[in-house]
Parts: sequence; structure tokens; C-alpha cells
Amino acid sequence: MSHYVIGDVQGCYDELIALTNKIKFNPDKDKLIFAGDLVNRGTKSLEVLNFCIKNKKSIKAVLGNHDLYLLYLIEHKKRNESLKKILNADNIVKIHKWLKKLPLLLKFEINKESFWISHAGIPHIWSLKTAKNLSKEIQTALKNDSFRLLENMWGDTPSKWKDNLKDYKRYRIIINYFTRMRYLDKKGALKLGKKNLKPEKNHIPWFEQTKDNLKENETIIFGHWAALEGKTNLKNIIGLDTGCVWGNKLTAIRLEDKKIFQVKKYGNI
Ligand SMILES: [Mn+2]
Repeated sequence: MSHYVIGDVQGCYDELIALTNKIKFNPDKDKLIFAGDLVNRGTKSLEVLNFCIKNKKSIKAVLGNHDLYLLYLIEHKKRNESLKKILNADNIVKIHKWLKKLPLLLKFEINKESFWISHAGIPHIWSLKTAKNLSKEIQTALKNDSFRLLENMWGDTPSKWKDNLKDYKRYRIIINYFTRMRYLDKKGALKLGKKNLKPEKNHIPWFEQTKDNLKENETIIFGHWAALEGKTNLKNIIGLDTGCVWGNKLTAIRLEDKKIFQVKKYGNI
């Protein structure tokens, strides 16, 4: 039995199948864990979700910003060109039910190591325990009143975490840290406008700060940041978004030995 974490698929179904063939995925034995953004931009988002639902017993996933956007479209009955095949699908109820239960953070213990997986990462201002509790808080809010949560999730404010934030401001910033974060300042304020890799004062990649919180047997795995091409230059913070939907690669890591597996866009292995 092996655990594989897979980076942002974004509707690249053919490449996902090529990757599962490459790792010889056996749904009766192995686990696939998706680092979020299963859908959008790519052309086969519905096929990706159907694959997940068909194999749901051996699949785990965290929500990415695009998956949350899809949930919003479904519940608020909005249209979107790139996601319309899903929105019109016969099994939309099943898809909705499956997506809505996904967390923002997952933890796996393998060979005395702990692996923490979230779409964008974990900010240095939270301990791993706090991050776990905040992920649970959002999962509960999604369960209780997803319609209102999804409606009030948009926006870049507040930009900085405070323990006493309440209601939608609190939910919004938790979701922004887990699904949209790239740069932070030293105090943990999100700098959501910056996406390029050019060094800039007070804009520090989140992992450059979070690395100091981690023990030797703790590893964080994330997606979301395609421009990094998976490179954090850190052993225990691993980026898996290698920009398949932008014409690059789809990447998986096997947790048991940290071996990387990749396929190129268009299924060229
Ligand atoms: Mn993303």
C-alpha cells in the first residue's frame, strides 16, 4: 500500500490517467491524495471529478480555490463557461455532496513522519495544531450553512489573522490562507496581489517563514503556486503544482519514500 499526493490537476484528466498508470495505482491498495484545484481551466474537469467519485474509497483531497469557486457556482446557480459541463452534469448532486465534505487540511502519519497537506500551505503564524482546528472550523461551517459561507468568502480583507476574528471575516481569511496564499509579511499579513517571483520588500514566500516551525519529522505538501515549478529549495516543504494546465507537468509524490513521479501535458510520459 502506498500513498501518493498529486498536485493541481485543473481538469487535465488525460494526464491524471497517464500518471495513475505510471505509478500503477491500485484502488484496492493505494491511496491518492489531491492537493486541491481538481477543476477549472482544463477541458476535462467533469471527468476528473467522476474519476474521484468512482474511486472515492481510495481518494482523499483538500479544497483549492477553484474547487471552492465551483461549489459557489453550484449552490448559487451561476453559470461559467469553463465549468459548464459539471454544472449541467446528471450527477451534479453527487458531485456537490462529495466536494462539500472535503477539508482544507489533511494529515497523514507514515513511518513516524507526519505529512500535512493543504492547497496553498500553512502560514507561520499558526501552529500545525491551530491549522488543524481552523480547517475543522471551515468544514463545520460548510456543513451547517455552505450557501452563506460561499457567498461571503470573496475578497482580500481582512489581510491579517487575529484570533478574535468572527463570522465571515474569520472564515474568509482562513480560506485565503489555506487556498490563495503565496506571500506574507513577517507579521503574517497576506499579500495576495503578488504572484511573480521577483524579490520585493515585505513580501516573503510563506514557506520561508513556516520552515522554522517544523520539526525534522514534519513535512508540508502544497500546490497552487505553479510559477515555482515545485521548487521551494526546502526538504520538508514540497510544492507539487508544476503547471500541467499551463502546458508543463502533472506531479505526484509517494509519501513512503518521497519519490517524485511526473507526466508531461498531453499524456507524453
Ligand atoms: Mn489554486
